Amino acid sequence: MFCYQCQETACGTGCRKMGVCGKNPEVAALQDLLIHIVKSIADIVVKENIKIESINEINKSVVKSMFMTITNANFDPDAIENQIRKMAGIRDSFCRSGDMEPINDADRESLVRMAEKVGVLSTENEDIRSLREMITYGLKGLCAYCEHAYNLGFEDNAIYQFIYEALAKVDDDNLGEDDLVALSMKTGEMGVKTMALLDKANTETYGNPEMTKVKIGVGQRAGILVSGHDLNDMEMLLEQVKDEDVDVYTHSEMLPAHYYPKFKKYKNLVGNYGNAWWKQTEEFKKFNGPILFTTNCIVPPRDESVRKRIFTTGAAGFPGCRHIEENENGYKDFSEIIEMAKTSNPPEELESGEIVGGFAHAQVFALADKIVDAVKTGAIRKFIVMGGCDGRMKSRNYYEEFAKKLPKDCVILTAGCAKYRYNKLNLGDINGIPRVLDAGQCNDSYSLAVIALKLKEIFELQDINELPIAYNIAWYEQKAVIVLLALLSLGVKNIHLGPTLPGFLSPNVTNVLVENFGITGISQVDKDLEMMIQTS
Ligand code: SF4
Ligand code: SF3
Repeated sequence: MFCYQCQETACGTGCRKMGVCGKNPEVAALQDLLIHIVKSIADIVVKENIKIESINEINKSVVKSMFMTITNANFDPDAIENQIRKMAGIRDSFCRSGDMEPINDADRESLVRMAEKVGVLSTENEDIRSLREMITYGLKGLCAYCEHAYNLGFEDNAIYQFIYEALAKVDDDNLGEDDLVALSMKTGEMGVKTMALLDKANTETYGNPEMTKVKIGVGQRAGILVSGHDLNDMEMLLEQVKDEDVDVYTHSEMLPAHYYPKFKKYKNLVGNYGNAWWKQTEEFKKFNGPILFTTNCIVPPRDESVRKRIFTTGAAGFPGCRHIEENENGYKDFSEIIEMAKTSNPPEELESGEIVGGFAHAQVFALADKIVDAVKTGAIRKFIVMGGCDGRMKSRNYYEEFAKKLPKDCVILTAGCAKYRYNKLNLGDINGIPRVLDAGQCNDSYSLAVIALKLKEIFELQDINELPIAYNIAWYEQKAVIVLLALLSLGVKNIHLGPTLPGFLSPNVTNVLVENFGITGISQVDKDLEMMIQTS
């Protein structure tokens, strides 16, 4: 196997024997083959000029296939193999040339062997490989957001069209480095469009997020813990459980569900349990009730008693965990989870108190006068965008220390699970404006961009980089790659990216990013604070 798509890749260069995430060589190979087949479908769709609107179900299957290969989303070889066979069937129904690998007659072992020829290392030139993979990872993130939007009935054929075009082009040997850099920027632009679509889907369905206090302690009743990003799954579960004596808690990236007005009417939704994804091994043992993963990030559950309580749905999967499929109307029956909760013990308390969030664009605009005033009077000196992902590496303590040492006249803008490093620190407020403004999930980084563009307009600036905003972003998986490309496409410069730069960036591609966009890594907290805030 060879995989270097996430921040925790072995030695910062690539997982070769086993994934640090727990992905084994068989699953890695099957995922490579799935991506390869999806790319060949894209090639046919583009070359044969197939009308996107005539293949809606296929568009969705392509998007789901990409999503299934995101870090920590799906570890189930059976699920990936089934998806390979499904996509190969689609490909063969399109393909009239007959020169494609005969997937449907091949057994698992043959599929794994086929993957050896199509994995990451099949591109020899390291710079081309680096750019191809960066685009592919950005597309995976984009597809994840696209899936959440279509689950709520929001689609845009221009996005599907782009996904096909980009997947068809990315392995085209006629494209040189400059072409691939241009395609990366286009991917970023479409990332903005996709996050905007998901924002529309979420806000039109559930209302605009508003400032909300979320309890982090526990109640007396047994509970269901819901993780991942899919709000539609959350709503379906809350509807099914609303008359039961069972509590529902959010976990990790599901925390922002509390911020939406429509979710507030569900009395069973009582709080958030635990922290970012990587702490789940310890925390799930103490939760006692069933856990539903609507997307990544799953940490392979070693403990049999925990595994029995884990359910997956959508693109997520883990061998030995029950997967809940939707029926032909998109309905998911969560009764098995609810029944299990009824016989479970209540969760053990990990902590108590509250956290505050809900500062997506509409809520921040409602506070705009206050915020502009605070900037003009100097009460707020600087905003630091610290969104992104959290992860296991010790070096990520940097972000907690950075938040703690941040001068009191600076405000953190955040989104994604990176916030768990500092959202419980009680950093106070500035004239009633909390010093940690949490917009929501990683896709709500879109809100942070909208806020920046609005401030640029209010302060009548020519360039987004003239704003008193610094970017100190933490990345882990491929959704962070699309967020990064989206920010670059909006012209944001001088982003600090940590805790390490991506292993998939070759030295030359890193130079391109440094020269054109001023991207840098992180160093020591004090040094970075001085550079970003000019504290001295
Ligand atoms: Fe390694 Fe990350 Fe790939 Fe998992 S997703 S195999 S940790 S690079
Ligand atoms: Fe987190 Fe996995 Fe990326 Fe959506 S849940 S931000 S890491």
